[in-house]
Amino acid sequence: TKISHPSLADEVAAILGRCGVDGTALKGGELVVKSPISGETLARLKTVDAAAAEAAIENAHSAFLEWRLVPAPKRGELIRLLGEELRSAKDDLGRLVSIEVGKIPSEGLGEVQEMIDICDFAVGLSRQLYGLTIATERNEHRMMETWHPLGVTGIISAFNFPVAVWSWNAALALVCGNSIVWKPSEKTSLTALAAQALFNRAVKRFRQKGGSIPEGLSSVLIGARDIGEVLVDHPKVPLISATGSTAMGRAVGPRVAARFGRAILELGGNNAAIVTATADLDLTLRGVAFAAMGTAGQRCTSLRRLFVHDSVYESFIARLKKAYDSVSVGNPLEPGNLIGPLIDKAAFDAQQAALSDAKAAGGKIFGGERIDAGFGKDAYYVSPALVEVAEQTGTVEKETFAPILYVIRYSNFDEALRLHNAVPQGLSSSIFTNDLREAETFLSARGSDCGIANVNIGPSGAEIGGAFGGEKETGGGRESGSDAWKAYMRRATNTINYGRSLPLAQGVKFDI
Ligand code: UN1
Repeated sequence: TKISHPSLADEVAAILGRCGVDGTALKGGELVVKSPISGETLARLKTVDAAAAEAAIENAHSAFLEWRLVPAPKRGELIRLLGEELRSAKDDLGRLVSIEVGKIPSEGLGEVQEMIDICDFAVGLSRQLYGLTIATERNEHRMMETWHPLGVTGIISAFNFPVAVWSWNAALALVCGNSIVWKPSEKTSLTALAAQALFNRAVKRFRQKGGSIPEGLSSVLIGARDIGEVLVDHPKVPLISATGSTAMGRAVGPRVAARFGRAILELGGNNAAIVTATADLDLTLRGVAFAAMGTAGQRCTSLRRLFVHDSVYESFIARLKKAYDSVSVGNPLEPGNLIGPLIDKAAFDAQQAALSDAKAAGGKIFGGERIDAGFGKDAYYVSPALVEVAEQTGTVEKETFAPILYVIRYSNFDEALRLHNAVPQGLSSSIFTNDLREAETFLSARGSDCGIANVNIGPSGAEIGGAFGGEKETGGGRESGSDAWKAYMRRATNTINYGRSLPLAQGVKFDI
């Protein structure tokens, strides 16, 4: 029986109103935004056409020409204000993430916390865009490097972290002196409108305090793939930061490269963990459960492959099955549920296809059925699946954005490590062990080949302070913390002669 929840659309309209989004933008358009919780329509948004997208990029370029002249710590002040707006709106925006993506409340709020955290990071960074002073081989010379703003940063983001990924890019790009144009996933346009409205509030307060901010510094383009393509191909967008599937990155990367633009690609993951003989199994159970089932397996860092040592295999898998059995799947807004819905029917179809492929290949499947959470046919809830497989082939080598964990037994550590790295993706990874040699080997040059490698925590739920991204088909880009900011700036090497002669480098003589 279908339970109707007319309140979700009303609640969304109220939240958006409080965030400062113009209510007329939510009706009468062609882009239908649904909540995966119930399948109900939340809004019908107007989309932009290619000409409007181009105009936004031109505006952003003009804005960049001014913004780059604002001292970086002053640019940081805008991001400090954005952080304040996000703090005030945390409950509303977190709830909106939950409704639009289907995350449980702590994960919706956690996403907004990531946004706040990156703002704090970027404010500090705005005073630390350091270049080096480099020893020169010439007398009375000085060599140094300076970091300059780059230009318009195009941000393409996915549905699963609809606003956090924008904020990682936006906060860094803006303190670096760039302007931004954002093409969010069409599945999550409402959170994008809310984030942009909160940003506009920060701009307003910055101006009230006497600061000057050019129009068009940040804009959001509501639309489909064709609008993303305008961004990808535009010569006035020197940097595209794209988060999504490997298929998307394969389309975007070469097009940006063809015009000598830069791309930060954060693409698919097929993240694994190795559970060794000495692992603390209580801790491992919690780590594996959150990483594999949390967010309904829809994080790019979700745990998808588990290598378990022979000696603990039977006992650990029995405990894991219990955990899988006991976890409650359902309306993520209701307390007690830990797993919400898949984003849409296509995600459900992919989940079913992966399971039937695994079964055909001899996999032993536990869970994975569709669950009726009381919302009828347009909501796609599934129980998380554990699939015991003998070999890592076929669907095990692919990223399926659903809670499916493939489990493989191992007896030899080096063989587990080889299998760990023998997939095309390279985002995140973990080892659960109390053996120092295994832990350090996993982190060493011959260990995990991923951008993120953890010990005794799962592969998902990274903090913003580290650089985030991965290798191979994950695309090689790094976002967020550490020195990821360097990708958002251009580096100039400067050599200054403060003497009266002109010694040439490498001892070259050229006396005229
Ligand atoms: C993503 O799934 O695209 O590490 C990003 C994590 C989060 C971000 C995931 N901090 O799981």
